[in-house]
Amino acid sequence: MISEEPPKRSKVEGIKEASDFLRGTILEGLADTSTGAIANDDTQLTKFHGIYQQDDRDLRVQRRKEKREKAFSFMIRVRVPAGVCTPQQWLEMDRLANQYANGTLKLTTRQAFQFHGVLKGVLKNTIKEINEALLDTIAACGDVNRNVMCNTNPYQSAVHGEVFELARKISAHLTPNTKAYHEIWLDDELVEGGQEDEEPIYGKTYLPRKFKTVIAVPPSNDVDVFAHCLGFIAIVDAENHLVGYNVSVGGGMGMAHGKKETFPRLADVMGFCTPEQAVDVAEKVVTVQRDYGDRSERRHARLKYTIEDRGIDWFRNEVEKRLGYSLEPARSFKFEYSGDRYGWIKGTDDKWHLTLFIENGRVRDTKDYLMQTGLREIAKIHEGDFRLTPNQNLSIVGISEQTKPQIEKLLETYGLDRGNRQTGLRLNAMACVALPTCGLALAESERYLPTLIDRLDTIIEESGLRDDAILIRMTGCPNGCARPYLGEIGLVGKAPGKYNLYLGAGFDGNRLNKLYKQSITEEEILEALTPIIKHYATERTEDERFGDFVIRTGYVKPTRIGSEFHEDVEA
Ligand code: SRM
Ligand code: SF4
Repeated sequence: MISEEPPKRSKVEGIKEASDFLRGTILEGLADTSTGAIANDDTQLTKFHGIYQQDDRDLRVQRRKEKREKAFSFMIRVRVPAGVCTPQQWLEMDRLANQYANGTLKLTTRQAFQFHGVLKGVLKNTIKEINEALLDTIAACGDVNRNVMCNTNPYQSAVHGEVFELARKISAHLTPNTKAYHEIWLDDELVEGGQEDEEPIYGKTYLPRKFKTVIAVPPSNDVDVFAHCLGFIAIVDAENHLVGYNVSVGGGMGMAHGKKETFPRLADVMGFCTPEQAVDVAEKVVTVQRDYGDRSERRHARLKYTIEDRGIDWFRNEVEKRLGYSLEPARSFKFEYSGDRYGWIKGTDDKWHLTLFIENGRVRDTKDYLMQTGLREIAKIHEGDFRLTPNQNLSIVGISEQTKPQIEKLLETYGLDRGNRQTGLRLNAMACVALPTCGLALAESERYLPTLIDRLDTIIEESGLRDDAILIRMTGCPNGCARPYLGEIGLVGKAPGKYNLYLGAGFDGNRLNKLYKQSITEEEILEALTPIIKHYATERTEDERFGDFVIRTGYVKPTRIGSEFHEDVEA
């Protein structure tokens, strides 16, 4: 329902408006050494600068007992358009993780780097040094267009070159204009009162909510194109030339437990545009959402709800009015899989590309696995690029025939190719960060999924499914950071040690899953999944995917559109 009365704006809208183009009192907060935190309102603004204030949740109780403030630190998200960075940039991120953060690098589900545990006193240096490495953090978070994702596609080099260029252009075009970032973090001259600032695309209050753009290249749907606000699906002709893009709008994962008016939604394909039109289309989609998105209720402020409420035809018309031309009808395309493809592959440019499994995207050294050191050694000799995949893994791209043996030696020395020895279930698993850093986590995720998979793997191996790819995704809360509603098996934190179990998403990212069991423990998860996995092993039809099987055999009903996500589910 669209009300005629303009409703009261949410508090965050006021904070943005009064912030003088995202300055707030961040500088003063950084200078205050009496606390490890910054002012409350500023924590909303630093998100636009790629920075989240967090506290170590493992230490909360002890800190409270000791009457000390929470163990505050900051998470920094580094924007990496299309996930592409140089080996030198990898080495710099690795160094900064060790020098200023908790010694680990997190490769995110949106092809970015995250540092955790950065203390206020070194925050500015860290941001400065990220920028010196020619990466940045502006608009990695906040109510703006975020890191633009793109299929990593290491083999079709020419097409990838073009889609990568588009990712870069959209990213640059939709980056906020404010000088606040440069003033605060890079010591650029202060622009008094922000008078010289202008935000021609966003305006003073930016977007009503976060905005996400991706580019997919069929048959791969590694970016999960339908999970995002705006998607471009590359259409390639028989000669392998890019002819343009289908445009999808209105996808999103986040919801809240017990609030049926919130739901994950798959994007609608609204037409086709040429490569030359794509940046303009992106801008116009953003401005329609800027003008019509809900600024009163943040839970209802994403583009997916604007489109759900007003309809895709209304939305397309509004975009076309601003473009001054009509989009062409969508072209046909077919996705075959989401997730990543591992191992070596030779590209159309005769270079070698290697995709490595990085469990939950966490790059670190442990006693028996020197992953971080191994990747550092590769970065020292690699001449191509590194690509962060949309599924928290890493591709090392553009390896010449001459360097390949050296890289292979390093893989062996450090055991980096161990991914190839994992089950298809583990290789297709994703978990969000959750505890101890995420302030919204209701349950463990990244720290827990590997052990749950150890137990599930036993059943998988016994059932003869070792090499079968099954998408399993876990999050510590319903916000959906590991896109769990697109998992053939989805586990979403409800409370410590308890998860909702969802089943039945499409392997190609075209169908949502459905709630199967609520608030269950590890034993109950195993009890629920064991017979289904065994049933699948014995009664699946040829090439039938797990997600399709659980629907055909009646465990859950198919969910094609978001508004049906909560249907047939007991309250
Ligand atoms: Fe996310 C909030 C981590 C991808 C939906 N997400 C958060 C915060 C910042 C928690 C917070 O607001 O205090 C988490 C920080 C945890 C930490 O300690 O690092 C967080 N999100 C992540 C990452 C790091 C998960 C990961 O393990 O890789 C991903 C970083 C992506 C990036 O590089 O930009 C991440 N988040 C996603 C995705 C997946 C995607 O975009 O493909 C989603 C679902 C898609 C979508 O947006 O609908 C997602 N995150 C959310 C939401 C729910 C938004 C909503 O519409 O309701 C929140 C909460 C919010 O915004 O209020 C959130
Ligand atoms: Fe945190 Fe929830 Fe996102 Fe996991 S899904 S990182 S618990 S906000």
